[in-house]
Amino acid sequence: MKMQKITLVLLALLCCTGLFAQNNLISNTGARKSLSLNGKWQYIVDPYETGFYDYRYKELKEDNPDAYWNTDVQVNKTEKKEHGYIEKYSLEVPGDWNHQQPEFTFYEGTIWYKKSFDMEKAAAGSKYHLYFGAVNYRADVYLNGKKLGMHKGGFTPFNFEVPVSLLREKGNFLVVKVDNKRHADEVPTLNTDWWNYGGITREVKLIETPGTFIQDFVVQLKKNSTGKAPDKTPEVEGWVKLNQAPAAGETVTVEIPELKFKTSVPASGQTTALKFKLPKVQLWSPESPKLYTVIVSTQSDRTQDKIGFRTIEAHGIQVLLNGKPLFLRGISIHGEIPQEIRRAYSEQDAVQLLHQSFELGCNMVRLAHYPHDEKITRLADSLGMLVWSEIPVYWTIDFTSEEVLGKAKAQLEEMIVRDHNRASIIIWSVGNETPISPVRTDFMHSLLTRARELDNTRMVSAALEVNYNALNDKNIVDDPLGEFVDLVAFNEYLGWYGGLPDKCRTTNWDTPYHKPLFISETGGDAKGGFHADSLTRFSEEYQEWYFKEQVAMLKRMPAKFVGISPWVLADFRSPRRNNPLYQEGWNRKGFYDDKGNKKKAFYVMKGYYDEMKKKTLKK
Ligand code: GCB
Repeated sequence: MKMQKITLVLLALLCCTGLFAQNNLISNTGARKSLSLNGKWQYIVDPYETGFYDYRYKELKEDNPDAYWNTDVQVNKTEKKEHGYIEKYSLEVPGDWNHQQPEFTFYEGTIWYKKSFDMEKAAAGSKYHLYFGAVNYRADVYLNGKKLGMHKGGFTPFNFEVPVSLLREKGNFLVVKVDNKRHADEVPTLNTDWWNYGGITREVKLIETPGTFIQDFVVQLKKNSTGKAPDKTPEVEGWVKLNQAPAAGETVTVEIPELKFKTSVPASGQTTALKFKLPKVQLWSPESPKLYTVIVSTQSDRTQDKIGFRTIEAHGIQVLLNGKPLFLRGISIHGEIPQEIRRAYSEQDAVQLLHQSFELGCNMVRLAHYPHDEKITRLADSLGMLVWSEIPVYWTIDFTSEEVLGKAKAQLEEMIVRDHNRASIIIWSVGNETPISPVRTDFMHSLLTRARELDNTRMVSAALEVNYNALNDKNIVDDPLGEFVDLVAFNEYLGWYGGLPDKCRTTNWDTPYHKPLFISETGGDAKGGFHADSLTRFSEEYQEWYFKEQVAMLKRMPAKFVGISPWVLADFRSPRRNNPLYQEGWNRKGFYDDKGNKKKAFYVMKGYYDEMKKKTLKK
């Protein structure tokens, strides 16, 4: 009886997680032959989802002419048609819709996107995949009247295979129903502190691959395989995953031409394990972000990527990068370009955000609170910026629901699959400020376990809250989740949400866990250009004072303190921030204001980082 119950629970779990996870996600898509579908897409705004449900609120059948995936514009004047796509109503892809039309600023609902495209004749034996960098939040995708699939999750990639028989050389009719309504049982949930930008926010392309192709691979150094001991020759432990079981006799080859390295192993099923030493490799680090071209091939396919080799681990109370202690001079970032009030998506956007972070003296960015565009993690690789990458398990998502856990896991997997060859990424974070309860701890623990299963070469963490009442003279990070993370990270707003900044003078911090301790957020609002005395909230002087007190406190942190990522690089849009004089819909905790100007607090933090940098160089 007991056994039966366990099997049932296991089955239910498998179903729940399996339901949402995509087993077919293709990584390293930049190296693939593809047809870009970026650019102008025509749209229909459909707040009542008229193109999806009939007047009895039943889903329309695939071939129903009223469905918005079926027909283009009215072709003759006698036709009774109450929808259509025309040039006048166009949106740029990639890009959120909110900043593209004034009437979309606050829009939360459905917009139908349509793109017509021509292509070369589909090649015999090839496979075709429609790939989306991200669509917020739900995407229903149709090509030439047929549904290809549905995806939920606003910040991670997905792809659907397109049957060759569906493709035409001329006039393919691609429609995506995008819905960014918030729901209690989604990830994130109803309540966040950021703007719910909707739309096809990242690139779209039609990828061509061989029939049997390299869907994904990992070529990364094994944990703890660098360092001073003579036996620690950098060693790669990875794998190559094909989309299907290979034909007999297939081999998998990895080549790193610059190192004159080449190895071939017989393919063993769909996923082939790799293990080899790289004695001459120059390790990747922020100071020297060396990347190597790595070519992965089989008899039928070949792909390549630029990969850096480094190790990262929490060891006792330290974080070791390539075996050496590391101090993280971080900054939290939203994926937003404030001066244009929009989501970040381009190379240029990534340059802006990382350039501003380097100016602050950072060696690390916390990409909050969701996976950012792949452009920024790739740029971080080539510029030498360390990255914390996170899924939007934020505040009060429904921790009691297996289904919600499945959705969070799907996003975690998509984040990791996309970026598991990025040397810059050192931390996978499974969430932010989740309220402590046994059910929440099980939920978060399950995410941490999954992250480790998928990738044991990086640290796992989550931004936790603080127990302010544990001891008289100390604030303690004793969240039970601390037991399961590698890095104990916490958010604190001493002097903004509680008391005045001088409270820092008498405050100490610690954690009972023998682990590195990291401050994942601290900050206060200041409106750029508003000057007053330092006791005036929202003035640059208040924020400056806040960080002066914080920095003085940081200098008294226990030995396990390994770094900080203050909140936040730049002002960002948030519907929660409604002070009519100073906020007007903006969270003003940026070191940069919404025009890109530095506030006074910037120089305080920069001063501290410059000092810390000098200290580490001396060591
Ligand atoms: C936090 C959240 C962050 C908010 C920030 C704030 O603790 O993690 O998303 O934006 O505080 O400004 O209050």
